[in-house]
Amino acid sequence: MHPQYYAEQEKYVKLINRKNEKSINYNGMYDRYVYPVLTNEHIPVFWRYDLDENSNPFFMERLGVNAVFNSGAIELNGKYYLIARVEGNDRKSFFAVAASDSPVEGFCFWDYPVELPDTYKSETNVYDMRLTKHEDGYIYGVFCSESRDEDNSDLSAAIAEAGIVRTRDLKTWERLNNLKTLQSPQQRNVVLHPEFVGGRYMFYTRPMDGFIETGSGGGIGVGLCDDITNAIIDEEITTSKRKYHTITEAKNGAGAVPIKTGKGWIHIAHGVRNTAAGLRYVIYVFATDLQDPTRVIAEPSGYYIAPMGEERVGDVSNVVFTNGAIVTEDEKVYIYYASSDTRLHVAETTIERLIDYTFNTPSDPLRSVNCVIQRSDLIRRNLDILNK
Ligand code: M1P
Repeated sequence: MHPQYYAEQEKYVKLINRKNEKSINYNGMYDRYVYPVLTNEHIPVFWRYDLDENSNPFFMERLGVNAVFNSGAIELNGKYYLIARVEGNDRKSFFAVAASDSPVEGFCFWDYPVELPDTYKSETNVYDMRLTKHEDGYIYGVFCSESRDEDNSDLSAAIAEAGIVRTRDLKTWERLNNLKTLQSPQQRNVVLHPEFVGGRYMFYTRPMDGFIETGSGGGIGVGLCDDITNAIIDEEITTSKRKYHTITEAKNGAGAVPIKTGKGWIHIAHGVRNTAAGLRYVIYVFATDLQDPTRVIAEPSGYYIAPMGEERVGDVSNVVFTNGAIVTEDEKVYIYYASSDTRLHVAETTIERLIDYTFNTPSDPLRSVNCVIQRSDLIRRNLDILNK
């Protein structure tokens, strides 16, 4: 073996065994952890280097990994699993499962990435899988299935659809037909709701006119279908709407599978606004009604998580994005969020805090003048307390 193999392997082992710790940043809403839970350095050495000294005498990295980010998340039998978006140096993404006994550290990739059944021959790229433990007994993975737009001479023109797979063990994957939404030409950020609604499967959608722009898509949609093996949604109802001069002005999209609480379904989603420096992605929270999951019953003002420090810089800077969260038996909530399309972090909260945040944080008054009234009211009440 080339001597450099041992050096690289030692670095990898050290990284996997590194203890994570809560960050000192305080907001009362959640705790960030200091170290990312997955990065491209968490990719095993034998995924990247050819270890054969004859074919790789200089021990060169032959198949590099550019980034590890946007990950679905699930807890099974007390173990924590992340299904990450792994992006090779060649820009193609694929899925790989990393497992740990802890929700905040020690994630180790299984020996092989996920080999998805190749049933869509035009599919070029796959990413951002959401894992839903459905009450029908399967674990579903819903992801973006991207193909070239053959009718457009622009080489960056693409078509995004929602691919669907299901599994019971994260090892054997059955590919189902891609979701068809009759009202919307393209879809990204589609999430399967974990329960039947009126005996039907329910998806959160993100209608889009084109590959990048949502266009007439008014926000996060909800649609029902009867047959999950050939899912067709004929009507999408908008739940969390995009709004002018807010964090969702340009786009929004469902993130983690919604969390069921006594007060409603809590959604941890992303919102996008445009700036002179490009798009800015933040994570926000809203709740929908337990009986009518299309009805938004709470939407705290502004963002829940925004890029901070090193999170602000990466391949696509100024982005935080989530597509996975885990709720433990003792009601802790681990939110896996990626920064700048480069690495994956974790933030920890509890169901109790999440409910408090969702239902007791004031909503966005939508106009500066009303924001001042809202803030002055808070200041007045606080000064009364401080001056007592
Ligand atoms: O680059 C930021 C994010 O862009 C897309 O999200 P959206 O469809 O809302 O614009 C996704 O491709 C996501 O993977 C990426 O992190």
